[in-house]
Amino acid sequence: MKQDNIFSKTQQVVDFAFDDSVADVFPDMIRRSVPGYETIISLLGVLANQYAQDNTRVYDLGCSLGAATLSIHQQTRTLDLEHICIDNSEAMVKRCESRLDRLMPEANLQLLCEDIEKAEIKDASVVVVNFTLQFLTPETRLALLKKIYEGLLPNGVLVLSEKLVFDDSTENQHQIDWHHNFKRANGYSDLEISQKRAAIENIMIPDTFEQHQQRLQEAGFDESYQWFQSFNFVSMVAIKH
Ligand code: GEK
Repeated sequence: MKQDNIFSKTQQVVDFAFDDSVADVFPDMIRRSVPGYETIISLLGVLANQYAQDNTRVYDLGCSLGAATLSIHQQTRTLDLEHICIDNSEAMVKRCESRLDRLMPEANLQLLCEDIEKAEIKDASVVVVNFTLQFLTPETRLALLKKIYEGLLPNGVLVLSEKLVFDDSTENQHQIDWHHNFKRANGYSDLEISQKRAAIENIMIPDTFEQHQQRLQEAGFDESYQWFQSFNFVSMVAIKH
């Protein structure tokens, strides 16, 4: 696994982009930056095993290198599923394709390089949006959730993972400190942490848990729950009846 050193030297910070340099170190970057990432990936497979329906589609929106899809595939091998992985970063899609071709060659897989806001979603029993909704402009998030709801079959689920912000400023500051300490414990320097933060603040805008709950309800979901939290990172399940 190549190590993420992208922000290790002082630099003129520009907006973060999912380009070749990021895609090359992505597994190391996300594992050291998102507390609970590996647990979420592995438990996504367990959730999918419960909700995936035979002869349906499973979507991975903002798939990066396909970690969620691989975990789901490993837990649902007995079902006939079509896996649709979508990401708008060419650098990610290229690497995702060769990785999944190698690791799940027998799967029915469609990999698309496109904006998830433009994607067609249909006949889905499971849709995963693992740390990607936060990169859409806030005004467009409800439309995506509505489209996902419409594309889900009855008893289908959306698994939505996000970084959170908290209304209570004291809690918010604690959560940020805890997260930064997690990154320090994983070898990131204070310079790397502050430059990454500056690079990402304009393109990744987190919501509160209450905003997510309200939006999921407005999109049509009949039930929604938080099933995982690690510091300011959570994962939710929303169910369509
Ligand atoms: C994982 N889910 O490993 N359309 C398509 N893709 C997008 C869009 C968009 N509008 N905006 C961002 N992306 C993955 C991790 S990473 C999370 C997801 C992170 C893509 C972007 O190119 C990147 O690959 C991914 O969403 C976000 O489980 O890096 O914090």
